[in-house]
Amino acid sequence: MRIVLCYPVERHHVEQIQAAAPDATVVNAGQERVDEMLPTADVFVGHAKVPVDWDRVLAAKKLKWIQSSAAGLDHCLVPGVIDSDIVVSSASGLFAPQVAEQTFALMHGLLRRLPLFFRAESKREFIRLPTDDLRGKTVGIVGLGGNGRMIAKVLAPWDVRIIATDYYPIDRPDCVDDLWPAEELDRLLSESDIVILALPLNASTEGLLDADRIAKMKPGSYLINVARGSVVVESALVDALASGHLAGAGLDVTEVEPLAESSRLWDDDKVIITPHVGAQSSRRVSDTTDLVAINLRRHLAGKLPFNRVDKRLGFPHPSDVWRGETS
Ligand code: OXD
Repeated sequence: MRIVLCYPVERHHVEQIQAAAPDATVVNAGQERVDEMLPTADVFVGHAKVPVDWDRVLAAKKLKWIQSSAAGLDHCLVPGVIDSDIVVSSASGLFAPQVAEQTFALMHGLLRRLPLFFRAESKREFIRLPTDDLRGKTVGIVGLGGNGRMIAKVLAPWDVRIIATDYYPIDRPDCVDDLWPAEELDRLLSESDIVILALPLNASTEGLLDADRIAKMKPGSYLINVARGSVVVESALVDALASGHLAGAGLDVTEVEPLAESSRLWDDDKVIITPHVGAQSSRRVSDTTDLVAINLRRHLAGKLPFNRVDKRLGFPHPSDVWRGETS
């Protein structure tokens, strides 16, 4: 069995993977060699950030399993992979604590008007302006998977009403006041003071927040996107901010990354942009490798991996989500 890695592993991570599959050949391809090496892989672990010739990979008929090192799977869920027998598993939920921290940074930053204060600070200006509170707000979380649930848990002590929608509206955590099916999105948008996007990008969520949907958001509400930029029609968002319909947007992701230098979002003092760092953490590679090792042992024992995704949806069924099991 040949395992091709493409995430920023160090030697001890490679050794951990080798220990989980002692008879396998482990190749640390990195971004430089991933396209060349993928057709030779039985198992691919990582996140190719460079273009990959998936037709060549599929023609080689070798690849059996992709373990993504990212929560989002848009990097590998190309039509050929979706239609194939290749099993795909994700890092869903693994980075939920840091995504929740990022969500809070963006949300509090907007409510406490940090973009304006930072701009004033850079000019050595001491200007007092009114700020807004989180307490008492209705927060709508779109997508109550691993990230959405962690965001709800962290929000709970703040005296807020938490509502959420999900494709699988089951297992409502106590801290979530209402959990509705994904089709109830418009209701969530119309009731929320802050809308947090924590859902995957797939064929049915691309462009989900278009001009019509944004118009359904409460006037003066905020949008936080820690999911994928293409879930939002960015030109419609720019217009809604310019018209004052939205009070602010906190964006860790944008439609095109890096965000174009010409984007009006850069200049808007109601916007905070971070460069897709929501899932970053000093523990990320180690946490990922722990799951990889557990899933490799399962693979060798003929079991399906934790976090196996429904390839058409791009996320796992709740019953397949990894909840810290070690085998
Ligand atoms: C992601 C990640 O999916 O960084 O955005 O894991």
